Amino acid sequence: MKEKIQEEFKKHFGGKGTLYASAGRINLIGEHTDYNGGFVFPGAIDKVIMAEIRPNKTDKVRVYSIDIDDNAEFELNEEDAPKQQWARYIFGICREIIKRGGTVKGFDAVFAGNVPLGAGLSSSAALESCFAFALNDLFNGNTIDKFELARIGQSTEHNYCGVNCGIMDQFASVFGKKGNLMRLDCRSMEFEYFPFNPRGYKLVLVDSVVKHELVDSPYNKRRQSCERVAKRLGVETLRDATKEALDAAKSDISAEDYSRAKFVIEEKERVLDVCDALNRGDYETVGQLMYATHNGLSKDYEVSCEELDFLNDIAKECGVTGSRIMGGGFGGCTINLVADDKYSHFIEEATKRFNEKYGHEPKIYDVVISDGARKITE
Ligand code: GAF
Repeated sequence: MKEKIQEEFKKHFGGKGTLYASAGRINLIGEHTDYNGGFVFPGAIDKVIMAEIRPNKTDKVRVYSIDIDDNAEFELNEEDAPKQQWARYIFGICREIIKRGGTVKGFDAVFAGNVPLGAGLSSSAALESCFAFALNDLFNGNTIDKFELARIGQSTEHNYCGVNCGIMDQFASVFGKKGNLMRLDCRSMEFEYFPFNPRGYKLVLVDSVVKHELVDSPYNKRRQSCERVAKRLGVETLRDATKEALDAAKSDISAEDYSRAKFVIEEKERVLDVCDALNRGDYETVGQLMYATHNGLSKDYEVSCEELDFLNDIAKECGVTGSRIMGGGFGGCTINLVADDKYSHFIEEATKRFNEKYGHEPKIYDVVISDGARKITE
């Protein structure tokens, strides 16, 4: 990928820039908890967006996307937003840095990636974090701290891409560390690195290839449900709500909002239970909690789809330790914790049976927990 980017940069702009990369993410457990002030447990993966960038001494940004084979050119004022969705991520990062008093001047860039699009692995957060990290380095002497870089990515989603997301994806992409998951408390923003090397097990993603698209999706509606219930219960976010308080208010809440809030309240506890189980090396309990999350995401939060439920059923039948929808939902991947001796059988079965039913094979990605945003060359 690096060579291809360098070749295209030379072709489009001549000479060389600096290379940066940032990563997609997985999340072991803690779904739809980030915007509710709860806990998440993500890690960055070895699939990245990489960009070569060079200031061009003008007010113009010129970008070429290798994967989409498309160019965008824009200036840096609010009214200069490009039409292409992919370029709005980059424009948003520039604008959010400027709005915070940082500096962005014109630059040329070429980028590409191997984070599968629409698979729930946060290709958009990888793109945002790559450019936020790079523009901090190139124009701001790295004075913007890493949390702010993550927030700049999140605000880009809110203000330029129409997704009212939480902080998990951008946080994971910026802070990711090889071999470590991170437990983040999304209320206090305290976090802890958690070395993750489950001996005797593998983490594998099975991608349904049902495109998950959060832009204009029911994702924002889920968030609104949670905010309505929090308001009704008199708490800032559902992090501070209890099941008892929710039940006491049940008659004042729609059945749908009740189910959404119930899932979130249960899910925030599951993250802590998974951490305890990991500390004991108790992967069976981790796996059961993953199945419980799937069930809640499917039945209460209603962000699953037929294909993901089917993959979850196959996992159960193959004796996979834990399996669940990962990320926002509405398509994308399941994440599976599989004992080494069950791995081949599970992959064969999932591939064969999914193909028989849906006419195409799912994609399989072994998870390698890797570093997040970084500079690659001078
Ligand atoms: C998406 C969002 F971008 C995250 O903020 C998070 O809410 C996730 O869905 C669900 O856990 O990836």
